[in-house]
Amino acid sequence: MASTPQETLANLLSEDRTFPPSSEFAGQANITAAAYEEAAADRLAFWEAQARRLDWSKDWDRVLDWDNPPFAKWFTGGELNVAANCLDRHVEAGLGDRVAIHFEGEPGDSRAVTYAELLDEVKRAANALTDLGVAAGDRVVIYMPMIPEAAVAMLACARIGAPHSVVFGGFSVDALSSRIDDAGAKLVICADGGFRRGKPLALKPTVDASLERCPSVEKVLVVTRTGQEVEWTDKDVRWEETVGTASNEHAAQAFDAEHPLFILYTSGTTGKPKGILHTSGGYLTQASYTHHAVFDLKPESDVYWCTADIGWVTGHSYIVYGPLSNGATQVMYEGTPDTPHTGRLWEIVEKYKVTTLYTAPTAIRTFMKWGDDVPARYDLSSLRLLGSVGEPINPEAWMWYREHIGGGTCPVVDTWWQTETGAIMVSPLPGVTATKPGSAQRPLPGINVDVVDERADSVPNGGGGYLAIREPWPSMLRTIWGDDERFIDTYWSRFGGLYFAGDGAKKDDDGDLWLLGRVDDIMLVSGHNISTTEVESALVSHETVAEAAVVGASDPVTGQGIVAFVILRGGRDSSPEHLAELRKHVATTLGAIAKPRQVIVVAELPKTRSGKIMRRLLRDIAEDREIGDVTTLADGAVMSRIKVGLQSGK
Ligand code: 6R9
Repeated sequence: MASTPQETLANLLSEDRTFPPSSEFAGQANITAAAYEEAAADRLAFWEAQARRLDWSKDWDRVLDWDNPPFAKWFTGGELNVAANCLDRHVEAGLGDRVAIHFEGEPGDSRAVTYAELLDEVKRAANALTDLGVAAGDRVVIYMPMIPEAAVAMLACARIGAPHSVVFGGFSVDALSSRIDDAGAKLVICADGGFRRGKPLALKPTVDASLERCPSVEKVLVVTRTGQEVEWTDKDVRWEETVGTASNEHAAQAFDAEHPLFILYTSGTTGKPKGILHTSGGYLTQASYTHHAVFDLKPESDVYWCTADIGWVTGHSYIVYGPLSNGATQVMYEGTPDTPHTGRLWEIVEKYKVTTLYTAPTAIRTFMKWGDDVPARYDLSSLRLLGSVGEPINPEAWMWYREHIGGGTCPVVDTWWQTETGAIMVSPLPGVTATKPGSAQRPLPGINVDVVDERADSVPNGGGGYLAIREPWPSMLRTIWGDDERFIDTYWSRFGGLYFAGDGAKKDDDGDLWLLGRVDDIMLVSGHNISTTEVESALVSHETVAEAAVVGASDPVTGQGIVAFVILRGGRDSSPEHLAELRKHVATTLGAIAKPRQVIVVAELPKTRSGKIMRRLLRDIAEDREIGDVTTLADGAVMSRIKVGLQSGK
């Protein structure tokens, strides 16, 4: 984006529905409004109190060392073992028989893993990794389907202090090998394959092909999941033969609070992927506290379910480290939501009496498209809290989620955060906040998030600009693996000492935050910055539109013109008259400045594995360019299908 001063984001969408928590919910909630006051009175004392929710082998000397910004150290001098905090301490407290994971495989196999069993398996895996030559500080890449062994592998690495780097199962040879290579991994843990869309999807061949480019890898540890035929090399060892036969005695050693816990690669729109580095004490403190606070977790009675993949940061913080550190019982599901039928998720909610569901707007919009009658066939009355993450949630999708999944009573928490922030930063608190459909609302207690203009000045209520973080937080990234300069340039140079998140945002008249999409996607139309999110939400509020993605395409008159790609609900007509009506609908909802120049009907949209729309690829279509890098798409062929669809429609 140009560095010349531009108009800040036009404030287009207005929303006046609010939903205060019921007195029943508020009365039993883990967190009350007092948390905001406590944190405001003494931020570091507040985080220190949250760190005390964990077991430490050695106390810290300092809560925060910010002597050399932007390189933060939290709880310096403190020592803990992250895996022992997730497992041993619960078993020692007599909770070994509690189910940690209700696993549901895509083909319908299921198993319950208790805390005692999970600990046993993690100890065996820790011994096996040590026998394979992995020591504290060595990097391990994990490339697995959504099975309990993925969590075991992560926790075993944490237990021996070997930072893991999880790569989405199914990523290509290019994506996997560049991540293995950048991390300099010594070991890869994978499975033969996983079940996806009713079929076994092989993973091992991708690892084999990647290793030709990755000399650092000494061994590959292979879990049997599908039992399909796979090639075997002299680097390969079977999980069942090594972990399965290893001793289940293993004393967890404590590591420094700043010991690296994991590296997770973010796609980045250009250039090589960024290895986001997280460390131990601060990360676990915030992952654990936010899971307790935002999801109001009652470990003895809740059944929590986060539908994320373990390869996404959401799987790290809200399947593995947050929930397990809190002793939660959770559901883990291997497959896709429409296998074997579109009611699969609701069937699972009914089966396990899930109380807390955490999913993404992309999934919610898909459920809307499949129809209200699908969830209506299941008993969803166990649900008491719903969460959303990954993208701005369109107000209409939020309302649908609350009504059709949450029975009109569950609080909905829209949680804003990033791989880089490690844990939730902005979200309503379910027993405190009167929620607003589409708004992530308030920074959590102890978190200082702001919206600033080009000069890094805070914008007043009613204004729009860039989301920035004013003070270091415990689970912040520590650097980009091997590239401190890039860390400084990417996040800390644009607004002086503030952290630049890369998202556009506005404050409403109450000071609540509304996320408006990545700033790289924001459109500049006749001198006005217009958010992709607001135009998309306006389109989705039309009864015929299931999903929308808008991009700014260069325009000789207005600088950029808005081009909208829409998926219509089943069987709706795509006549020029109807598309004209959609353009008009946006103009009436948001104002003439936001009226799309063109509306294009498509059958699907390009998305990442975490469900984010990849607008830059649509911009390539809108500007009639060759399509750019598609390696992080969930489905690599989607762009050619979209192109073919457009050509045949002409
Ligand atoms: C957790 C995660 C981070 C980017 C972030 C923003 C978008 C995530 C959001 C949201 C609006 C929310 N994002 N949650 N935007 N409202 N509740 O998604 O991490 O994959 O690193 O993506 O996702 O654009 O900057 P990550």
